[in-house]
Amino acid sequence: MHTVQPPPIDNAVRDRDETLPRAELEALQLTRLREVVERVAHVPFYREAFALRGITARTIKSLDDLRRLPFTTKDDLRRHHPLGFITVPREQLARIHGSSGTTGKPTFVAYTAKDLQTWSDLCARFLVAGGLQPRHTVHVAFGYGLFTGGFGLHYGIEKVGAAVVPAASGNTRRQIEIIQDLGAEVLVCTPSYALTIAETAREMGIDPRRLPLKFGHFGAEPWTEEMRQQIEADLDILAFNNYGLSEVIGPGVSGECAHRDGMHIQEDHFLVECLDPDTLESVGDGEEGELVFTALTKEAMPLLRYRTRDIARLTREPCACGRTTVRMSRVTGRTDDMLIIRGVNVFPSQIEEALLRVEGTTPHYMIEVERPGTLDQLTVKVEVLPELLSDRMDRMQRLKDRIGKEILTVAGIRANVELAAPRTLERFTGKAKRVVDKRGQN
Ligand code: DLL
Repeated sequence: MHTVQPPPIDNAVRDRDETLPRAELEALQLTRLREVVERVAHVPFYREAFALRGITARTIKSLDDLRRLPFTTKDDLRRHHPLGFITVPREQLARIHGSSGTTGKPTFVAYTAKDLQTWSDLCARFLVAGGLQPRHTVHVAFGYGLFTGGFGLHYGIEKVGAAVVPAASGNTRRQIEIIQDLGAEVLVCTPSYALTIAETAREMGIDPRRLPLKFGHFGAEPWTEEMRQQIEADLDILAFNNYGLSEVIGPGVSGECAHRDGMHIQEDHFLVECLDPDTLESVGDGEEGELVFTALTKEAMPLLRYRTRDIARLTREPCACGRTTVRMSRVTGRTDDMLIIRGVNVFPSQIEEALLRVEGTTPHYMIEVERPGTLDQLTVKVEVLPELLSDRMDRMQRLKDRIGKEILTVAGIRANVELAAPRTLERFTGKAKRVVDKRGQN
């Protein structure tokens, strides 16, 4: 059994604006919404949309007027490639990042020097909310590059005053040695990479639970509660979730506090909506919908009503930490990674949840969808613990049946299950890519 301590409930808050009374927060948001509408009014995309709808900063009377503003999508960014959404002259830019997306060229996002300050503050806030203190050493195993994860977290950690080890991605064995040598108490990476670190440590003959790590801030890809438990058990740490996307700022949009009951959205900087992706009407609190963000304080490239395609729920129930901000659930899927298999909507997170319910499976898996004839066929390959790979066909078959049954219960779909030996499926240093959709290729 693992012995993870209960969360350190110290309710640390970095900034008074995280705990503003609702009315004050909304007044601040309204002022900032007017400012950002003014700021983007000369960006060609918004200029046209504003002209059609009769929008000027002065017509924004209340936060409800947000609904009159146009949406912005990834396709809009692509159409105005590379930097058609910037509001400042090129010479005022201080940094440019990019988001790889699933296809084609990266879409670029730009920052002024002040944006970089704002961004570090936002990352510092969620790190502090989740236990980071100046005395800590933090191992960052995110890629440093166009991806916002490495640099975003890096400057946030520095802002807190902790020591950052910019290990970046790759060479897991070396990373483990560095964690050991420098005694890092905090790990920052994707949740899947946290598991790879644990697994590689075991291969090196090191008990991952004996690494100096005490807690970790993980994000950049979807993960489940079951996966959190696994990471916590494997590394004997507390695992915190944080969320963000390049188009909105990068990491720092939201993160968990010590109570770990949803991620606090940094609402003094971002307006959030949760919408039915088809009707684009608001869904109620507690209901799943697509998250849509408006950046209120960015200078270089603030986007209005950016459609994230991330599905989550919002709650305005008060949190014991004292922050007054709305919280979002885990991202349960994306409107565009949703697989439709024989008419059933399936999110990869459902498959993961099912797999992790079965004793003996590991969170290393691949989902393949094919259409050999006219019917879709789903295959789930999962690595199992070595002791479960046996010569006894009947035992292997029983395990496969159990996994298949769980997938049917959770996702409502029948799958072919293939058991794989440990370390045979691909590992990822950045975001895990677990779905191979081969339909439409023949
Ligand atoms: O992944 C920013 C980030 C870096 C967040 C490091 C957290 C930590 P992008 O590369 O633009 O930016 O990818 C954004 O990743 O729309 C979500 O689908 C997914 N995502 C990010 N964080 C989470 C999370 C960064 N905690 C896309 N849970 C988003 C689930 C996440 N999905």
